[in-house]
Parts: sequence; structure tokens; C-alpha cells
Amino acid sequence: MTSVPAPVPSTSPADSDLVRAARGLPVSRTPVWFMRQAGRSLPEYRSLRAGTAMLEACQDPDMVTEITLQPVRRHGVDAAILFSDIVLPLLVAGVDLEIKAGIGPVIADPVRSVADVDALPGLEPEALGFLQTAVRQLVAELGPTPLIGFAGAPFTLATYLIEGGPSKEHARTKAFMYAEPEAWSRLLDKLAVSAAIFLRAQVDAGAVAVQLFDSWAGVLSAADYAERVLPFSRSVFDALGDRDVPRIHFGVGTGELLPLIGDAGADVVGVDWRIPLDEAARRVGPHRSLQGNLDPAVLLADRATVDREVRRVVEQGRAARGHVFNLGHGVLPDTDPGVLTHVTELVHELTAR
Ligand code: 1CP
Repeated sequence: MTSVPAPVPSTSPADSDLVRAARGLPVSRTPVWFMRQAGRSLPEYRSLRAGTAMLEACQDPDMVTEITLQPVRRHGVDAAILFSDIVLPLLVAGVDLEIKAGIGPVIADPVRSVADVDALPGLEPEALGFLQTAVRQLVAELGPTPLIGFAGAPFTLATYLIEGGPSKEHARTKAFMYAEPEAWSRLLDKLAVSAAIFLRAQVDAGAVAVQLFDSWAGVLSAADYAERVLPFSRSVFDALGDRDVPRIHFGVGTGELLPLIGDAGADVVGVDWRIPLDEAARRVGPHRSLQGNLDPAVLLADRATVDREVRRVVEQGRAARGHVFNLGHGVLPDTDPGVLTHVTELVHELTAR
């Protein structure tokens, strides 16, 4: 058997190790990035953000550009993720909401009735000029490093709209889903349309991969997910049309949903820390790559533990068609940024071809 020659590191974002791993192609080394890499763990982020509200910062192209670049410069990660938030499209469409420090998104008038669903404003693509300016600036600054665009999946956005803010059980959301199936479908359809507009704006301005965050889908049974959620997430991916960008689909606590999460149209399934990647690869099958799945809490432990767990994730990731190294969820705010740099270097060292 002849072995496939390892590619030399690419100079084009569309042919980067991130994009290649997402497609199951040979890579020069396993690509690494961290969910929430731009943000509170970085002192340079905290000083830049001081005095500016989160959603204001997200609408300032220069601030978005600088904050997105900070972790790339500091850690040498293999991808940038646009600094924004999943609720930004709602705000731009006209929903009254804010992101409260230490809490998260808070909606002034939660969606609690069929009339509320029908009154929800739609997103106009023309309102996203600031976002496209930021993406174009970033692509120019990033050179060969790929930019990942993202959106919140319809279900996870519905949880914020219905609960009015962060929630543990998402009980109101599920109750609405069962009690008002038609309004539920209309709500998720609206959210799918706005997520698609948000993603297309980023891809058309130069993002070369996208991630759909369905962070809270793990609270659903597989049957409910398949029937009442998956079709709308699939329609977000479908709406990318012939835009040739790999699609990453992520949720927390989705062990039982992994095959379905893949079926919604993903090239890469994001896995949290609850399931080892070799088991995730069995569940997802040979036609999709995996992203993950170091427990973010491990980064708060001693260096020997960090190294042991990174090695384990890298080894188990070899079972997947392609592996994008990441955490199982976002970077915790009190993570030492030096540990993130160390993890990036260690993964590169362990996987250099
Ligand atoms: O003041 C601050 O610094 C606020 C903290 C913060 C940050 C840095 C929030 C509030 N959002 C963000 C940026 C953000 N949000 C990014 C930036 C890019 C990066 O990853 O570096 C991304 C991708 C998101 C996406 C996001 N927002 C998700 C999906 C990812 C996930 O963590 O599951 C979710 C669920 C949100 C909602 C949200 N926004 C902010 C918070 C604290 C939350 C979660 C609240 C909750 O627990 O329900």
C-alpha cells in the first residue's frame, strides 16, 4: 500500500488543515481551536471590552476584528471564530434583548403565545453590513488562517426567546413545543431563516467554514429531536446552497443524538466530553469528521493531568474520519490562557506528520 504524502501547510484558508480535517482529507497536523477562545479568559479582551456592552462590541467591526484576532495571535490556533453571539441576529431584527454580565442573554418580552411567535420580526440581510465589514477585514488580516462563521440553531435560540434567558431544564420551551406544535414549527422556521441569513452573510464575506451551535439540544429525546428540531437545523444547512464550506454541528449532552446531529447535514459533528471520540466515531459513522472533546474543566487542573487528557483525546480522535481538536464546550472564564497555548502546541507536536 502506498502511503498518502502529508500535505505541506497551506497558504490558503480554503485548503487549511481545519477545512481538510473537516472533509476527511490528509492534514499536516491536527488542527486546534477552542470554543469561546475569544473572550473572558484573555486579559487583552477584558481591557478592550471595558466600558463597552457585549452586543455593542459585536456591532463594531474594528472591535470584532481585534477580539477575533487576539486568540489567534496569542495561541497560534488553526482557526479564528468570529466574535459575535448567537442572539445578535435577534437583536438586529428588532427583538428587545441584552447580554447581562455573568448571566447571558436576557429577552425583555419572552415568546409565550402563538401571537408572540407571529409578531417576531424577521432579519433583513441588508442589516448585516457591519458584520460583513468585520469578516472582510478579518479575512485580510488572517492570511492563511481560516475564519469560522457561526449561528445559533433554531432550537437553542428558541430556548432563550421562550425562557426569557438562560435556563437549566428548558421546561417552558418543551411545554410550548408539545402544547403548540404548529406555532412551534413556525417559530423554528423563522429562526432557521434568520440563522441562514446570518451564516450566508459571513460566508459571502469570506468565512470558509461554519458552525451551527445547538448548545441545548441535549435536553431532548432522540424522537423529539428527530421530529420537532432536526428538520429546521437541516434547513439552515440546506440554505447554504452550493456554498462549498464545511459545516460543523455542535451541541452539549448529545451522546444519544450524535447520529441525528450528523444527519442534519454536517461534515463535522461536535462532541462534548461525556463520550470518548472513538465511541462518538462509531455512533456518527465513517462519513463525518469529529470535533472535540477535552473537558474544559481539565484546563483548570495540574499540567500532568492536562497533558494526559490531551493525549487521550488525540489518540481517541484517530478513530474518526478527520479530527478537529477542541474542547467539549466553551473555555471557562478563569482558565489560564497559558494553558490554552500549551495545549495548542502539544496537539501540534503529537500529530505532526
Ligand atoms: O461580557 C462578556 O464577555 C460576555 C460573555 C460572552 C462572550 C464572550 C457572551 C455572552 N457571548 C460571547 C461571545 C460568543 N458567544 C462567541 C464568540 C466567539 C468565541 O467562541 O470565541 C460565540 C461563538 C458565542 C456563542 C454562544 N452564545 C452560544 C453557543 C456556544 C455555547 O457556549 O454553547 C450560546 C449558548 C450563547 C449565549 C450566551 N451568550 C453569552 C453567554 C454567557 C451565553 C450563555 C448563557 C447560558 O448559559 O445560557
